[in-house]
Amino acid sequence: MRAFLSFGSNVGDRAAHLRAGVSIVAGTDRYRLSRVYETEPVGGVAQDDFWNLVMELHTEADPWALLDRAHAAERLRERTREVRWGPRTLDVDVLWVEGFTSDDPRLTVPHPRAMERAFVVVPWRELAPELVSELDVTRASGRVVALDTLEMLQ
Ligand code: A4P
Ligand code: MG
Repeated sequence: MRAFLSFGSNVGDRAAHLRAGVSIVAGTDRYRLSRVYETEPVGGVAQDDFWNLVMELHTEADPWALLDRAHAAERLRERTREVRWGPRTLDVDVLWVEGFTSDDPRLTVPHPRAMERAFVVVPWRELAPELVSELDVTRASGRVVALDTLEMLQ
């Protein structure tokens, strides 16, 4: 099964948070990563720029297990939840899972806000142009600047 997840960080060593998160969420599953983008914060809270990337994962794990992995990664990076849409060491969202939809508030898939946000659709389109069109990119908002691959970043 194919799935896409989004990763974001805007506190502390953003590359380190992203690397740790990627490794926990992927486990032993095969994956691909978009480049890392520096992105302006969306959601109205004044805070530092984010680094964002999207992961394509090939997994037999069910979507709830993916959410558990996402939460485990956030816990490991000692993410605190003070403000909704506020600064965070690591945020991992499940964007899309092949053949799965859910409107449960604990796991809403496809992610309801994904397509509005350039920090999601721009890296996602790198991995899946058949799922995310150029028009989707045009419609999404927020400034995003491609940096480099996670591997290459300090
Ligand atoms: N939840 C439901 N569906 C999902 C899903 N598909 N993936 C539940 C992950 N979690 C999902 O999330 C709150 C609850 O959503 C969880 O209990 C989970 O079970 P959270 O991560 O604790 O809270 P949050 O992230 O502050 O809220 P939310 O609504 O997820 O925020 P968003 O929409 O993720 O926005 N700007 C830039 N440039 N880059 C960013 O990465 N991120 C945010 C967070 C805001 N602005 C940003 C960025
Ligand atoms: Mg979240």
